Amino acid sequence: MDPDWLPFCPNPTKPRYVPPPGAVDAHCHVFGPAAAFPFAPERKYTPCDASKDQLFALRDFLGFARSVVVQATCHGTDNRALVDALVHSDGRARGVASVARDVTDDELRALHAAGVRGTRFNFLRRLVDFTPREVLAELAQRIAPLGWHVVVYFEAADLPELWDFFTSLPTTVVVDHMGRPDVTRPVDGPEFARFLRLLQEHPNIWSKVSCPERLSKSGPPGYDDVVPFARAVVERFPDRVLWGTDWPHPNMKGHMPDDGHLVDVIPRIAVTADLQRRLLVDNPMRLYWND
Ligand code: 0GY
Repeated sequence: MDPDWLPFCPNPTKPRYVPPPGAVDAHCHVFGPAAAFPFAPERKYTPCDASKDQLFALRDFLGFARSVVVQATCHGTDNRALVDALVHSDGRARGVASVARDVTDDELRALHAAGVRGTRFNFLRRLVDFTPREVLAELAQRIAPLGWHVVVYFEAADLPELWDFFTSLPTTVVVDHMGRPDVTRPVDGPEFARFLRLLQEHPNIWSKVSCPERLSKSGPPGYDDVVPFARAVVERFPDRVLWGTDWPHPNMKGHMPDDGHLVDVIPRIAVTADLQRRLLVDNPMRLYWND
C-alpha cells in the first residue's frame, strides 16, 4: 500500500496564545516508526512516521505540559507504539488504546499500568471494518472496572442510529471532534442541536472540541466556520470538554495544518481564562490523571 499521507508541518508557527500551566493536548497520535512498530495489515491508510520524540518536542514548543496519545486505526489493536510513548514520557502522557474482543484481563491491566485510561470505538466506515455492537458493549463492560472511558468517533449523520448504543454505555463517553458536524449548516440548526441534546441529556458524555482542520470549509489559519460550533460546546458544557492538536493529522487530504495556528484558535472557542483552564487543565487532569 502506498503512503497516502501529507507530511505534518515541519516548522509550525510559535502560537501567540500561551496555554495555562499544566495544559494537556488531549488528542494526538504517534505512528511507528514503522521499522519498529509496523502498521496494521487491515489499515485503510498509511501515515508518515511520527515518533514520540517528535510529539514531545512539539508539546514543549506549543507550550503544553502533557499529552493524551490516542490509538489511530492505522495501528489497529496493536498498541505497542502507543505504550512505548507512554512509558517514555516521564508520566506526562496517558493513552487511549484500541482493544479487540480477545484481549485478556492481564493485557488490560498491563495497558493500565502503562498509562492507558480509555478505549476507542471508531464508526467511520472509511477507517475501519464494522464491529458488531454487542462486541463493543462487551468490551465497554470489561474496561469499566478499570475506571477507563470510551472514546467514540463518528459522523454527525450517523448519530441518530448510534444514539441508543452511546447512551447505554456504562462509562464516561468522549466524542471525538464534536461528532464531526457539517459546519456549513447553522450552528443553531437541527443537526447540531441533536448533538448538544446528547450532552445535555447524558452527563456522562463529553466532547473534544478539536480538529477544525478536518471540519472546516473556510480553512486556515483561522478555521472561522468551526469556531462557533466549538465555542457553543465549550460554553454549554465547560466541565466536559477537551482540546487536542490531532498531530500528526493522519489521513488529511487537502491541507496540512500549522499546529501553531490550531493553538491560536483556543482563545476564540474558550474566551475567558476560566474556560481555558477548565478545557486545557482541569478536565483532562480529572479524566486522565485522577490516580
Ligand atoms: C483523527 C482522525 C482521523 C483518523 C483516525 O484513527 C484514525 O485513523 O482517527 C480521520 O481520518 O478523520 O482523529 O485522528
